Amino acid sequence: MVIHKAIVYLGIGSNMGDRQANLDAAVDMLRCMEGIEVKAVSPFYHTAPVGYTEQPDFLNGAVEVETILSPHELLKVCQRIEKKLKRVRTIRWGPRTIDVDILLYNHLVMQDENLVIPHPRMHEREFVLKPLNDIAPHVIHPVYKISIREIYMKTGVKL
Ligand code: GSY
Repeated sequence: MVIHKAIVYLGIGSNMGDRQANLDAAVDMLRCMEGIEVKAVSPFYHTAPVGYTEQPDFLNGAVEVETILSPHELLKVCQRIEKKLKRVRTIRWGPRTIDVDILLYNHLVMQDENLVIPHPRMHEREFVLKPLNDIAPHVIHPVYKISIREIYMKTGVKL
């Protein structure tokens, strides 16, 4: 049987509790997951909240993993990590202990009711692009067909 491995980029963020510890815990949990190998972790950046702005600043980062999991299997893993670390119930768009989002999965472009890849807003989010640019500057966005570095350079004010 041929096992196909995918290179995947995840965005992680936290703005509740010990944000550094939350991101570290999420990365540790990824390292412990069967079928996932963590290849690179970006620096973490303090970022002003985007969208609902009446909430604490975030700490954001990006993680490169190699995986044999399908996109939906990986989504379940991300949700399991979020569930385990999200100890406090919060309002929608409000503060959260941890977010783990699939940004890119190889060159896959897909959309269904549960999952959209590439992440539909990643190209306009400074807090995603800056850490992603640290670990994946030459990766090509499969929809826009330009590199992460080029997308990052095009986005407005730098952090
Ligand atoms: O999944 C995105 C959660 N989120 C963030 C975030 O992670 N960082 C910043 N800076 N703003 C955000 N707004 C939302 S929603």
